Amino acid sequence: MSSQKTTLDLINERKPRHALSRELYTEEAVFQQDLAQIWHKEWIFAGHTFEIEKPGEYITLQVGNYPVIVVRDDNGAVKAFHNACRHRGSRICKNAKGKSAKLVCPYHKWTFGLDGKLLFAGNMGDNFDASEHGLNTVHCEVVNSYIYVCVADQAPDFEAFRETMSTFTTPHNLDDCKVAFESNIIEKGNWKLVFENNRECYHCDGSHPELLNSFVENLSVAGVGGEEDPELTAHWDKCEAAGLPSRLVMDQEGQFRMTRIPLSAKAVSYTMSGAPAVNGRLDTSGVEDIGALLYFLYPSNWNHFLGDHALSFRVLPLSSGETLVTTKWLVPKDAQEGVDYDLDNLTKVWLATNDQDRELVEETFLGVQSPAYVPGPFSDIAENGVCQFVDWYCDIMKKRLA
Ligand code: 3BY
Ligand code: FES
Ligand code: FE
Repeated sequence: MSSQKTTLDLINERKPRHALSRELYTEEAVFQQDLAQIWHKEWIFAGHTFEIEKPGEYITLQVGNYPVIVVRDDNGAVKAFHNACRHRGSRICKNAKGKSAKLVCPYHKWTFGLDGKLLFAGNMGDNFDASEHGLNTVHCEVVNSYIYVCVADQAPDFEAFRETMSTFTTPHNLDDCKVAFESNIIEKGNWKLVFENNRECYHCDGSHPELLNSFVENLSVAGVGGEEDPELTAHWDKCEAAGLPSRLVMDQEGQFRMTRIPLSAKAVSYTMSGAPAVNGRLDTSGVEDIGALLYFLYPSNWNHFLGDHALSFRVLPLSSGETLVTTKWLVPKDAQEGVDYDLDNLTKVWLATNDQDRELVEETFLGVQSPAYVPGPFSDIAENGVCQFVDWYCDIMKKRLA
């Protein structure tokens, strides 16, 4: 590393409640440690079960250095495998999604079943044991349509997250959804800047005119304690009385948080007018202004659940300076485009917001690369969420690098 400092030194040198140093965003050695200590160890959001409904339907994703394939098998189960052939290593599936009765390696046509078993390998002779060359599995868990994968040999506990997440999201009937639209953008910035930007709305006034038609930042949702906001408490009471768990829950390590926030007066959805984008509802509460259920799971996933649609966001680091952000707009499965929703109306606000956030991240990444950049202080009022993310990152890295 050019700075001669270790990642641990750099993290230990961080001033409390201040941004990270340049090297922590830019150095290749730090990036590789982010991958090794976080991305290769934690549960990573892959996609939704309804994207791979039929046997043979698959999605692929890159989890740090690991290409992964997630597939629906012949028995209807969701399975995940390392997308690296057991012959000489070629990726088996190169497309982001597809459908195939068998997983055939494009290089020498080794052919794997949807359960990962090697079914065919030509010209390998009598001494070759196909049963020893099945695809290596990746840990995979499903909760309310969300597929999470973990490439570590031993995956961390999933049950605490599953219990909390399913308590909050079950009333939103996600299993009855479909993807109305998907966007993929590569932001030219470090993955930590992408999540930091998501964890505050200090920038919203100046940057997100479309979002501000419906979204109001509630400063009590950072999950770091502080004063209870009476408006938020009233919203929680109303939604919980209608059967929607709403009160903020933050896990002990600070890796996930769920909470339900009100939208601005009269707005019930993320549209330009604030009116619903979809005829039809995801939840069955019967209350129109349920606001937005927000949850994140570090390091790869944040989400918004409204009455009429939901949004999932997936963050994947491609390099120290490139991050893939995938957004999916989820609507009830039986909603018809052009009849029950207008795609432009549904996607306008967050397409604009994502693009604005992309620019903020890219400009910050250019600025923090300056040798003259000095990490500045977080606002005690408006940046507790960012601070919470950066503290989570520093704590986990300290623990694992020590
Ligand atoms: O999920 C959050 O905490 C942040 C707050 C502002 C934007 N975003 C929704
Ligand atoms: Fe896959 Fe040879 S690398 S068949
Ligand atoms: Fe933003």
